[in-house]
Amino acid sequence: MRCRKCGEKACINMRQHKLALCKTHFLDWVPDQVEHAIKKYSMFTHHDRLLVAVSGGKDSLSLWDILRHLGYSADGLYIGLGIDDSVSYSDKSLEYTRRFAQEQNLMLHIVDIKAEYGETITAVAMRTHRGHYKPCSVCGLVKRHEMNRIAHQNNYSVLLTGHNLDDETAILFGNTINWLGNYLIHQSPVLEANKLGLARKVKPLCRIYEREMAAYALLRGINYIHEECPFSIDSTSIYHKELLNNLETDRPGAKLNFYLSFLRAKKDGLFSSATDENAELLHACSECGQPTTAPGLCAFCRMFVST
Ligand code: Q46
Ligand code: ZN
Ligand code: ZN
Repeated sequence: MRCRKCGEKACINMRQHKLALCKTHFLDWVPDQVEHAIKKYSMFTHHDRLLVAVSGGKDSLSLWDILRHLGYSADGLYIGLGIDDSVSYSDKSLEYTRRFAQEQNLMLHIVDIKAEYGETITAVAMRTHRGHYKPCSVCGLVKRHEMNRIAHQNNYSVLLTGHNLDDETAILFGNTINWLGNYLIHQSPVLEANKLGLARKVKPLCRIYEREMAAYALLRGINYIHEECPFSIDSTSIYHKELLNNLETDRPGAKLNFYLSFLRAKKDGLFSSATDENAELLHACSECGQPTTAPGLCAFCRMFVST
């Protein structure tokens, strides 16, 4: 297999794009695709203050790398969740993130949840879910809250996450087979800021396959944590990813088509008559000031502050 651009030996064949590329051209192609998404969805410009949520994994570290390559200056935010399994997932992921930031001379904010609020997310999950140990809903809530807090306190205009196409299609699939209309309304490469202080959120890797991101990280020599979070094992989203991968094997491009068709249908008014049930209920939390639909304290403050 030869590179479409230069005829040298190709290192990757992307059947969905009918495109094989050598290392040099693939390492140019990925940032070009990301820049295309940034512009197409009007995510941000060179004047914005950017904050990337980094977990030490291949997607977020590669996103940080790509932004630098494209000439955007972006700071990083690492949230230490305190997941202390047999491989010390949190310690290890912080180590990879810190090393990357140091090597590239990038500014990194670190929030340690236990140091900041007195408990790890697993301890909170045990306390609030009567000993039920899987902390994913607590984790999602904490990450959203802390990303917003740091963005707001440090005047970042845009928050970036490393969700790739496989992540997005797995979420879309889950939302669709359960007809979660309110989630479908909000699934987008860009979530606008709101006047109550929610930062603008964007997903510049939303059109890039996970396999392409893994190849990018490998070919760029990015050191990242290979272990997954121990709580992601057996998760529904991994099951959905497997189903979608089977579909992709039979029909290359099926995932990209599923996602882009959804975005097109939305743009064409699929949800234009639907109302966002939560929008009218939003108000500022009386403790932290972040938007919430719950009366009084937001879910985060109910979990930590009121104990
Ligand atoms: S939610 Fe759950 Fe993930 Fe948090 S506890 Fe791990 S698997 S990291 S994206
Ligand atoms: Zn080439
Ligand atoms: Zn609050």
